[in-house]
Amino acid sequence: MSLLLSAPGWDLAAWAGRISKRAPGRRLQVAPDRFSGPEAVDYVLTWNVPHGLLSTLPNLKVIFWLGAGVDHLLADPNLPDVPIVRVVDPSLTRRMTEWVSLQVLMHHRAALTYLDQQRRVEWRSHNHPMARDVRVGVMGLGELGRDAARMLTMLGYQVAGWSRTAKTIDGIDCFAGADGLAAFLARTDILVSLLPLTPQTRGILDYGLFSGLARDGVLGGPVLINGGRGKSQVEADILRALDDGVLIGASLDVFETEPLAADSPLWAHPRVIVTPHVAAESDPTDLVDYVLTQIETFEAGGALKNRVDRTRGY
Ligand code: NDP
Ligand code: OXD
Repeated sequence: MSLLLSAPGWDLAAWAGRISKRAPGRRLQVAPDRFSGPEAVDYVLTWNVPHGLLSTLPNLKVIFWLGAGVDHLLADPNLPDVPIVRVVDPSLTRRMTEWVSLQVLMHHRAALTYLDQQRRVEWRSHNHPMARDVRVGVMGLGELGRDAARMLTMLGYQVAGWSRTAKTIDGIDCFAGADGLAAFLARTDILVSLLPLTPQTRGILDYGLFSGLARDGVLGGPVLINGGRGKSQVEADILRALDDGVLIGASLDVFETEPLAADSPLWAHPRVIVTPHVAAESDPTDLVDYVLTQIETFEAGGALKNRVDRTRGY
């Protein structure tokens, strides 16, 4: 049973090395350089595979997506009708939780202000509310959102979450659906988005939504943190909201177009933290083991875990 690895832009040496070590008996092809037998491919391991390539694999059995968000894959008009398995892995989840916690603390503890003062050699202190007085709202209570929300609770924040379907999570105020959104926003000082990109979440982070965030919080205004998908945010609206005080800060790991254009005003904005889609990177060792274990289970007649629901879009 043979594998194809395709992830344009990634250095695939570590991935190929781990596959060969963990499953020496399997034929491994790596696109585009070491790919010559499409009919031999049973399983593809991929991130951002070029649209159209998967439909050239007549014997494909399962697509293993080497990330959590499958929006690029589902946009392939010729996507074969085989199971899609996405990544759910503690290493990825914890990395996202680290990034979210860091960004929340950066804004809560005025890190941008102190970095600016440091550059200007200015010794001046500001008041800092306790975490217990800061309300964080996490959009998306899936694998990543739940873990981040729990960590923020441990740091002492008042945490709420918003999801498509209703949830009950200890210590977290849960809101759901379109009906729950306004109340969720109205109690939120720091908004964290960990939503997948679907037709319903495309462009959801816009000026109207920012205007619904709490205006009576201890930070002096609301903050946006987006680690989900860039096409969920309207960057022109973020800039407008920062300029007129509807937002007082933002941390963005994802962008409408990636890489973020060199002339985007987000790069130099004094209230914005930009990271280049690195919040939670996939780890070759952990993820190769995750995929190969699933293949072994599948070949033994067992069920695949973490399958994508194409109708739902995530
Ligand atoms: P999950 O599928 O586990 O969770 C998605 C969550 O979003 C669920 O709680 C779901 O609700 C909720 N949701 C989906 N659609 C809606 C909607 N229309 N309204 C309200 N809530 C909605 O995904 P993960 O937590 O694993 O990952 C989330 C996203 O994070 C990924 O899709 C990806 O885009 C992004 N990501 C970014 C990375 C980075 O490095 N920046 C790394 C990894 C992921 P419900 O529970 O009701 O189904
Ligand atoms: C993912 C990502 O979806 O890295 O895993 O963005």
